[in-house]
Amino acid sequence: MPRVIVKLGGGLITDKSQYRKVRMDYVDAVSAVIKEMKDSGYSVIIVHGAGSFGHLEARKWKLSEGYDQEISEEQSKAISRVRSDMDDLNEYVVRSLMNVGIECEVMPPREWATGVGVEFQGDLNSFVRDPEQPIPITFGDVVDTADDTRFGILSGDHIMVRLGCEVPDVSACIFLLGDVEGLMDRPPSEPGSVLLPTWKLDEGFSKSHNADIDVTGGIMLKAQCASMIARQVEDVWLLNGTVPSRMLTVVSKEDTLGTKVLQ
Ligand code: IP8
Repeated sequence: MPRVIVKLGGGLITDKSQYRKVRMDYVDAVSAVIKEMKDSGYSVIIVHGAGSFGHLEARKWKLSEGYDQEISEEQSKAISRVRSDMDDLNEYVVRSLMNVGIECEVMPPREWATGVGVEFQGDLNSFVRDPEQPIPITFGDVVDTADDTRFGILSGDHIMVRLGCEVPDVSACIFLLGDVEGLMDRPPSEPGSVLLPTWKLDEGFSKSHNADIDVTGGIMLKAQCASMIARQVEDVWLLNGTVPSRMLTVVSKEDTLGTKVLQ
């Protein structure tokens, strides 16, 4: 059966401006659609981002830059805090899925991955499940690294790339965004920005997208990661996660409002 990989963006499931603020109504709406996909026989893998449960604290203590002797004590406390915040956010998502009757198996990257970026090390075999088995769920996390940096931030977007390219039978990879229809030609906050219905890496980005950046890279990272997956997977989409029913249209191979990322 086909497999669908869904990333619940941190900007969808949290309010990025407020520390640890989950947007439960959006999480629940996505859970209901995932249940429909599962009932139609799809195997699903879920990845989620950090939003205000990870990025604020990670930025404050420069966790994505690795070990810094000058602030090592603060960094070590921040690592524990970010990890436990990510566990809390994950619990909200898992509970929401449980409420619609979906069982999950949580796989925190700190337990199975080392290194950051698309080249991280880690065994992806346990993500390969049949539709009737619990859904594997993972997320962006602070992971150990094998060099002098000692630790770093592994983004859920990079996990998406490896899952999308290495797990068998993936028919669609979907990145759910918060409050935006897909990839826009300029940041959505700029008046007159328009949705790009398709996008390829060689079309590049408007420079002003740089402004909307978080510790792992924001929308540009997402689009670049989506483009890597599009080399292997036919349907790779950036969708507005506040209208999750569009996922059903995508998995049934029809066009919808959003950005289809092309090879
Ligand atoms: O939101 C970042 O994951 P992302 C993870 O998927 C942390 O890029 C802990 C900031």
